[in-house]
Amino acid sequence: MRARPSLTLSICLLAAAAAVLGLLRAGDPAPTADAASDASAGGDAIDIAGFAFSAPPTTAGGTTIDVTNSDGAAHTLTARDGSFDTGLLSGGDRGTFTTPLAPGTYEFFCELHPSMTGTLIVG
Ligand SMILES: [Cu+2]
Repeated sequence: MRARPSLTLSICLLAAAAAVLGLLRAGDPAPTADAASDASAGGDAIDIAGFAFSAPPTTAGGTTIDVTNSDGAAHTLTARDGSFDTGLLSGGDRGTFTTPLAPGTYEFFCELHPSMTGTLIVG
């Protein structure tokens, strides 16, 4: 039975490899990655308060922007060229829109209160 010692050795090597993989997995820096994505999500946001838009972040095209309407009144965040629109956000509601893919400067306003305006820059 010459095969038996080498089979035993193979099993030992497999066990060692599994142990090493287990250690690597324990050291996975997942919490750090989560914190980073939370931070970037918080940056891609526009708040509406006091019948005014907060300054929008400069973003890449195709970015999802979270919009929070902190007013009691309903608002929209609507691009003048129609390229994005949250639709109607009731008081206290939240919505999203996706930034246009083409770089540029995009004016937006509230359809219910046209004096509410802002400028989105897609870089
Ligand atoms: Cu409005």
